[in-house]
Formats: sequence, C-alpha cells, structure tokens
Amino acid sequence: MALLPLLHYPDPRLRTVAKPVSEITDDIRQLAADMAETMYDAPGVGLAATQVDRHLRLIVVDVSEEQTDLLVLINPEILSASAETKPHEEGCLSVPGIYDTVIRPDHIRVRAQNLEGEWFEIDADGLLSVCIQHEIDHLNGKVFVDTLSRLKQSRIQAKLLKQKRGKKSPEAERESHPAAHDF
Ligand code: K1U
Ligand code: ZN
Repeated sequence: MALLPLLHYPDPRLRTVAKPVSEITDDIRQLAADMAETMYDAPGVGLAATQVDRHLRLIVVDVSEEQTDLLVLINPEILSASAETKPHEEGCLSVPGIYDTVIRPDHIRVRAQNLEGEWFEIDADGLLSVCIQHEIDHLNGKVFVDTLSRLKQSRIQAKLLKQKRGKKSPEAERESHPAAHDF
C-alpha cells in the first residue's frame, strides 16, 4: 500500500469530471486500498479519486471514530435527496486548514458498486450524508469552497498561498519573490 500525494485547491486538475469505472481490475483495487490508507493517514473521513489525480468515479469514506467502517463506493449515484436541508461544517483535504458551513440535503439514498462489482444501495444522513455528497462533488469537478462568496474564496486562496510559501525554504521563497527580498 502507499500514501498518495493530494492535489491542492486551486489546482485546475480538481476541476476534471471523473469517468465511470468500467471494470474492477487489480489497478482499481490497489487505488482503493491506497486511497483508504491516504485518507486514514491525513486524517480524513473521505477521499475522492480526483484528489489523488486519478479521474475515475471512485470514493472512500469512513466516518466511524475507530476507523473501522470503510466504505468503497464505485460509480456512486445519488438516487434521491431529502427536501429538508441542514447546515454542516465542512473541511477538505485539498483545502487544508479551511472549514466553513455548507447547506446540503439532510438525507440521501445512494447506489454504488463495491469492489466485487456488485451494486448496493445505502441510506445516509448526518456526517455520512454530508461526506458522500462532498466526495461526489469532487468527482464532478466541484470543491466545497465554490459555494462560498467570492470574497471568502479569494481570502482562502490568499491564505493557502501564504501557507504554501511558508513551507518553502528561504532560497525557494527568494526565487519565487525576488523583489520582496531585494531590500
Ligand atoms: O474530501 C475530503 O477532502 C475529505 C474531507 C471530507 C469531509 C469532511 C467533513 C465534511 C465534509 C467532508 C475530510 O475528511 S476533511 C477532515 C475532517 O473533516 C476530519 C478529520 C479527522 C476526523 C474527523 C474529521
Ligand atoms: Zn474534499
């Protein structure tokens, strides 16, 4: 198994619409196992293949405290969503350190294939519902911050840029911003 590098917002590859998984091969089984390891390591409660630059309709989710209830959803589809909506605080491993409220349907019914290729259906509410909707959004090229105001989005981009710069060595920082260090 392996930890996979994550794409970070505003990387344009996060906008790719993922293609259906046509056959469950060893590569798909390996990808699901590596995604689960990456999600647990982060730590997170979900991960979409899009976030590891694999543009296939595959997500992993585990909202249990003990990390014992892994769900692998291949070609997931929302069959129905409740009219009742609820606000929920969301985070994203591709938008590190940013949390904000998103309003979504409270209850959903989802259909997906498992790693054996069998179709199954689940009813989800609470964090599981929020997480599955968030991950399916990733497969459709959407990121949770897209629902926030333009002002919030530009503040988030500025904060992430600052975080990224802070992680660079002083030499790399001088190379990318020579003027700021010339005086
Ligand atoms: O898709 C992702 O980036 C994963 C994301 C899923 C998610 C979380 C909360 C609401 C909606 C979607 C995360 O897992 S962010 C990290 C997080 O929320 C968390 C981490 C450890 C324990 C509990 C939650
Ligand atoms: Zn996310």
